[in-house]
Amino acid sequence: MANSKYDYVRGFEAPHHLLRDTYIILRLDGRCFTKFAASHHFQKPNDPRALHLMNASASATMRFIPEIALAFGQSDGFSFLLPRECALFDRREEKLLSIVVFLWPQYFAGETGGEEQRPFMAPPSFDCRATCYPHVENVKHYFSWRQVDTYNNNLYNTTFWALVLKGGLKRHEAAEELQGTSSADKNEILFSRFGINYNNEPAIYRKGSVQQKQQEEEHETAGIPKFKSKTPRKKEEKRTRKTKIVIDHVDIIGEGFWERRPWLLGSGN
Ligand code: DGT
Ligand code: MG
Ligand code: MG
Ligand code: MG
Ligand code: MG
Repeated sequence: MANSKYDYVRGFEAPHHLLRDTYIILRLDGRCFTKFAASHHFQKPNDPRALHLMNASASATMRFIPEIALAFGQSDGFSFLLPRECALFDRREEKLLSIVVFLWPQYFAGETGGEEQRPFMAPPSFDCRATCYPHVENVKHYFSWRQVDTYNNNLYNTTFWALVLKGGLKRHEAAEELQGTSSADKNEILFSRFGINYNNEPAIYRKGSVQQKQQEEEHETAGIPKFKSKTPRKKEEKRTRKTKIVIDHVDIIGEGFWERRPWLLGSGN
């Protein structure tokens, strides 16, 4: 395209390249999901359709962007880990922040086994931030932080909604009752008043969702490359298409998770 006298305006653009040789974590969070969940009649405190939709969207994102090593999701949030050597979009922050996937109809319209259909009122929107972490420890602690948050929020929400929906308390009464309570107190309220053993609640609610690519695990354990194709590009395409994303609801706090999956943090760790 011919240059024009207007081209100079491009010079005002100031792309931000994220610090090299650092892990990048992208964290998305739904904007105003308190309202969004209410207007779409999400089940309280957890709507499995919403969580499975988030998981499916995150899996699609991982297939679309094979550089993503690991994802962790809970509630309206998802975190994606990119490796230190990631060169995607030349590490330009604004490019990395613009990942969108749209799968709503599969989860909320007509496939809910006779449940009332939930029309789509407005598309959900997410804020996204990118943070660089220099050390392996920072990355491990980041995911621990997210999972501790999942644990605390879900225990609170489960107890709060049991008090309201099963105990007949008003919302402000339930909030007052829970003020200053410990985890043990909440477990006790659930068990003694509602017969709920919190540890038997589904792990997806208690621990969140951890997503990673399956072939890496197989490759690591079997030592056999799974995909054989002619050219590196074809090989990569086939790999991306065939990539199976594994979703687990496991402990990510502590060393065990990382020791069993050393490839997640790359070489030299
Ligand atoms: P924000 O992020 O500052 O724009 O504000 P919110 O309203 O998105 O708040 P946030 O992200 O701290 O908390 C997530 C909200 O979404 C919280 O009010 C609970 C709601 N939410 C998420 N998943 C579910 C669900 O499965 N069922 C129901 N009922 N609510 C949910
Ligand atoms: Mg937020
Ligand atoms: Mg939110
Ligand atoms: Mg949130
Ligand atoms: Mg463009």
